[in-house]
Amino acid sequence: MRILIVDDSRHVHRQLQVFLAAGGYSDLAFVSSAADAFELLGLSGGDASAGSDVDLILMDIEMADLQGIEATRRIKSAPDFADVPVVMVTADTSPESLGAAFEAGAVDYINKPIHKVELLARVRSLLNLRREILIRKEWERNLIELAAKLDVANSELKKANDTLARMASSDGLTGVANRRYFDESMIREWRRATRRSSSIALLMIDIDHFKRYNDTYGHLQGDECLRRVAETLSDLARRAGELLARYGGEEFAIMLPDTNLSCAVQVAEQAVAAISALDLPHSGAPELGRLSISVGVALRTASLNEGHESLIRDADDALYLAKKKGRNRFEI
Ligand code: GH3
Ligand code: MG
Ligand code: MG
Ligand code: MG
Ligand code: MG
Repeated sequence: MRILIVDDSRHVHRQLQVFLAAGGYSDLAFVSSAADAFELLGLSGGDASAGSDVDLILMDIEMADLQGIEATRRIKSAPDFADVPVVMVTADTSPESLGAAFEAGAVDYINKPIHKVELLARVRSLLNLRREILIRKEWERNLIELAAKLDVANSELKKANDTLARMASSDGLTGVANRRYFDESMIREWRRATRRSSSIALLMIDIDHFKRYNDTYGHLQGDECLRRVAETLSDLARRAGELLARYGGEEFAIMLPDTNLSCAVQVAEQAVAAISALDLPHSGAPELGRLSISVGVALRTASLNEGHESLIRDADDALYLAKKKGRNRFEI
């Protein structure tokens, strides 16, 4: 803890040094004028960071260059020293003088001639207070830092959670919903449709002769083909509640809640046409000319008597029929 003594009397400097040393205070700085005090504190213009830290200021009121009260006002108005206690050391204890000193920001005063006991008692209690303030400020700084770190950690955690949720529900190869998400959605939608006695349509979509595609072009090209098909089909299930999922290896499913058969058929028609329009070569299936899909369409009004499995079975049967009839088509 550092004490600054501002007094234009050498005698007072010596006396304070002896008294304060007796109280165990050795980190003392002595200046003889307000100007020197400003210089030491870094308040005389120029580089403010050059100023030194002090924890307590003992200030003479009567000085040659600038009165201690005015000096106190200037020091206390500097943000760095706003909470450094200033004690006036004065022979002038008139109400006017003390009133002006307190108004300028002094916290206390000591009578001249100085009594050692009084001096040490005041210094001790003010430095204790100062120490507590410094500790509290350090705590505040740490808390603010901690809160900022927590903020960062929280948003990182949220991002990670979002990523995990997305990963858990989407297919790694194509980016569309995965089978797990499809199954959960189907159960949820079926339950909802049961309550409302509404219908759900399902399109089971299977790439034609995809084994031959892999055999002809290799698995990597096959993967790329799956991505193109998924991307193309995703345009057909854009309305709220509609869902495209990768159902299995080269099979996709489109779920259309709250719809009728003619709408579902229209989507199936568009799906077959859109894949055909990609015009992806498929020399392993010359009879088809290019890459194509077969689609099975089914629609059921949800009821408690039957589960959603009946809808999937119907769509599977329709898909089987489309395959049997020559592929590159949909069946109901
Ligand atoms: P069909 O017209 O009757 O559907 O004939 P298909 O050859 O498409 O049917 P099949 O079930 O015999 O073969 C499906 C093929 O899909 C076999 C498998 O290697 C391939 N496949 C499944 N998943 C993937 C994948 O993730 N990547 C690649 N490249 N191929 C896959
Ligand atoms: Mg003086
Ligand atoms: Mg298949
Ligand atoms: Mg198959
Ligand atoms: Mg197939």
